[in-house]
Amino acid sequence: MNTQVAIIGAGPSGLLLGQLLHNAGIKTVILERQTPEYVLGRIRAGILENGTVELLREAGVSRRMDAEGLIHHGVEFLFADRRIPVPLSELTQGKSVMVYGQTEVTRDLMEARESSGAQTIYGVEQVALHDLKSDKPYVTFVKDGEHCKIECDFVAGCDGFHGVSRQSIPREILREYESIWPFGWLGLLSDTPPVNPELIYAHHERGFVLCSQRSLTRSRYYLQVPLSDKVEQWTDERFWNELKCRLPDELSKKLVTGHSLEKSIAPLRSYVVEPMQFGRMFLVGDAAHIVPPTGAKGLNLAVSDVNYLWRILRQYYHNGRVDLLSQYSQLALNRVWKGERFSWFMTHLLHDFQDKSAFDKKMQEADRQYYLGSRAGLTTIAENYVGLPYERVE
Ligand code: RFL
Ligand code: PHB
Repeated sequence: MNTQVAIIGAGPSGLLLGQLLHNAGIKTVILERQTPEYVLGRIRAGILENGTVELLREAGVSRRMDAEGLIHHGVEFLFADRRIPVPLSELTQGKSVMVYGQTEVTRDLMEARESSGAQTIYGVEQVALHDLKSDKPYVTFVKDGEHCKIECDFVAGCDGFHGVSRQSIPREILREYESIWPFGWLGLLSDTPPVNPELIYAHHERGFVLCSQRSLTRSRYYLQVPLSDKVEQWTDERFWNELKCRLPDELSKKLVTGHSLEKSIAPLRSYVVEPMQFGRMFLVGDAAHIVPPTGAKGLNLAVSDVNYLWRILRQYYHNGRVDLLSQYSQLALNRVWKGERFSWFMTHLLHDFQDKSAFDKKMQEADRQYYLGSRAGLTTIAENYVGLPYERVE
């Protein structure tokens, strides 16, 4: 078998990259370890930045998103029982975010790929990358017990944090930057109307709360919990009671509860690997970086990488621009680090840290007072939240 770009992983980054390249007449094969149903069963991100929405439109997969996605012109912060609306559009010259879940984005991309006829092989095992430093890299894998090989020009490592692509870079070349947060997020999805029209990010002395949503009838809530907690300890009833406890009366009275469609605990991690390329292999999305979800940046940074990589590959195939290939890592990382910074800042601002000194807690409180109390502070939050601009590839 041979192709131009072998893509490892059929998460949102692999599928979007595949779609954009396919539309540009560039051949791809996607290899995915799981089944499509498993990939769609993962409940993850919910907020799309402006740039993400535009790239999905450019890829021609936006029909359902444009019909069903909810544009949000604002978001709300809450601390010390004060509600602080952040008018995102007013503070960012008209920009906004869209509520449209990662599951839906992935479903749209899977359908588009299927109707394009481009090949995706699900249920592959033992994927291994070879000769990445040569002009003729290749990928081997096992499908239904049979050993297979794909020869290609490039490999895109879109296989998430636990994938093989990053591990194919020699240890002496990789630089890893990591910070583990001392708490997790317990998430609950339910078919109940959201408690508030806008998302609410709340600091509370019992821990952080996020009131998010997937649609006008489906809510997603998160509670900060100790890392030692197990999801079995959290009945739906306990979850709703704790949520009410962390919200002011006027909101907890309005909260509609219901049985959970999904409930899980996710640990929080900040992680970046440099460089994001090795020879003819490029790392994309969670394969190269992880953010805590507080800034809603994980999926958006994956899309940002795709934005750079597909433009570089298009320039290579259509205009012979070999020179751009070596620029991918730096272009992607410039934006990744800003997303890491914002996610770190939001996580730090809004969570409860048991082990902090009294002085550090006062600093955290002063940060909240300043950033959420001044127009300049809110503007810096708003411009990061809607998404910083992409650099041009030229
Ligand atoms: P994904 O989505 O992890 O997809 C990678 C795909 O690669 C496959 N794979 C392999 N395939 C073949 N061979 C191998 N050896 C392979 N190893 C792995 C996997 O099966 C998978 O299908 O990475 P991608 O495409 O880069 O997309 C990134 C986003 O999924 C991620 O950034 C966000 O979902 C992060 N994230 C969140 N981001 C937000 O913006 N807001 C959120 O609320 C939010 N919640 C979350 C999250 C991530 C979570 N994880 C990773 C556990 C909640 C959770 C629980
Ligand atoms: C979500 O809806 O899952 C969500 C929204 C915003 C975040 C994190 C998660 O910051």
